Amino acid sequence: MAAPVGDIGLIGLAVMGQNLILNMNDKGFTVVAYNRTTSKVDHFLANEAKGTKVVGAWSIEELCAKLKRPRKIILLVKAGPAVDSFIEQLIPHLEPGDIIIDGGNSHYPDSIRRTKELEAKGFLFVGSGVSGGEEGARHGPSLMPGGSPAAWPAIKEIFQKTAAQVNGEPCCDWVGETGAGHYVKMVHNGIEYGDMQLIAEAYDILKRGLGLHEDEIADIFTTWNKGVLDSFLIEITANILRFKDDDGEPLVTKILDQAGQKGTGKWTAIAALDAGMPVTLIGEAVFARCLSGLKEERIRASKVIAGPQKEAFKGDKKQFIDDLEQALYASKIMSYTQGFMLMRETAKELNWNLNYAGIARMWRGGCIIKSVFLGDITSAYQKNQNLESLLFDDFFNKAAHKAQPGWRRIVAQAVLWGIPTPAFSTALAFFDGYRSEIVPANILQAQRDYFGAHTFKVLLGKENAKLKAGQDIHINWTGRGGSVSASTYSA
Ligand code: 2AM
Repeated sequence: MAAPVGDIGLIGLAVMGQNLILNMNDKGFTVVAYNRTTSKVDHFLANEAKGTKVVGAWSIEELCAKLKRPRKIILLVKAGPAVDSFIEQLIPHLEPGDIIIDGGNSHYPDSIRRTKELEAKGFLFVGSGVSGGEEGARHGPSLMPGGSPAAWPAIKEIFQKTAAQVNGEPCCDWVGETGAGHYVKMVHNGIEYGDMQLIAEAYDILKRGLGLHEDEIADIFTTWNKGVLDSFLIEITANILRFKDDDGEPLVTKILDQAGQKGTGKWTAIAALDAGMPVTLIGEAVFARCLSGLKEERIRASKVIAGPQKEAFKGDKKQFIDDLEQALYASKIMSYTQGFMLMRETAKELNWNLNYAGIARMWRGGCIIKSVFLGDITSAYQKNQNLESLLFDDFFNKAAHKAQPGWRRIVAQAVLWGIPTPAFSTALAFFDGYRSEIVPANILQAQRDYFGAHTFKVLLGKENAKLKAGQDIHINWTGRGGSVSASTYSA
């Protein structure tokens, strides 16, 4: 057989796979293409890949034979059993050190498992988040590879050249060990839910609160897109608001207010609950979609539950719109603060060395949440890799402080109007909780001890003969009962 020619192989010729192949081909790499239904290989070579260097393979064996060593094979197939099935089929044709890359939408526990299983057999595994949809895959996605660190030097050039570039820097870097790539992609999607919800709430406030028309709101978003909120989602929302149906009405006003979801936001919220991290904004964004789903019930409720009397806005509109920009910005800072807190906690639990500056850089281009803002997050983590949270960074600390008055006015006004702002509100509640030395968890602990003898610890500086430092204390609150376990100090 002729010498292997392929720099990398790709299995799965759906649109994402085809586009990624064409992208890698454009960047000068020879890609070997394979698909379970091999007629798609013929079709691809005869059409989209016509005139390129792309090489076809009609069996797994042929695919492996055509690849240079160490082999690098990307799977872009349906997440779940299809990935495991291809890994199994590939193994007999691989040699130690070969690399299997899963670029699909896998859940990170699967990537953790696959890394371990493949490494035990002498192979390397990479689970890579791929973001940016079909367009990103074709012209430059955000790529988030994690897994076996030894694989990175072998795939780095291909990945970084294929990824989107911002200011000459690739939106791709090594994320971390085992399932870190897919984990970070999951958090990316959760953050995307949050960003979208914040924009939807801003629209609602401008529409129902200020009574503005879609065209006016679009202009506001276009202005915002030149400032701190400069991002893909703000930009497309302005375009969406300007888009007219045939009768001249904004099309968006005709769209059923019931949001779908594929589950990655929910995964992030579940991961946050599992990790015990207050990722409240993404949680609210997921729940807001759930509430939107109750359309029929909301219609019935709207007939019998009245809100506050609608009053026309009497204040300074320009000031209000500036406040709203600050509220959106500050809420976004809270959401990313929470997302990075979650990644930090998970990294601690799973022994990952996460590259936080790199993660923000990977998200700066190529993907749905791309924004100028992510450049500031990159800088924050470049200055201090071990940043406890973004709010300890000088830039974000100042930005949140500056935004605070306007942000509070917006949330307060929305509450008075009866316009729901779950994301804005939870962001502010998080901010106020996070900056509180004392939170009312003393009451919770007292209640828990009262009804369940769950014990509490004494506040530093409030110790006395009864309340001893560091001890698990139980108080007989009622003078009745009060038996406690031997391990507990009973005051
Ligand atoms: P197909 O063209 O043979 O259906 C997106 O669906 C990609 O995933 C396609 O390349 C598809 O292959 C592949 N795919 C989906 N389910 C699969 C399975 N169970 N086994 C192998 N490939 C699968």
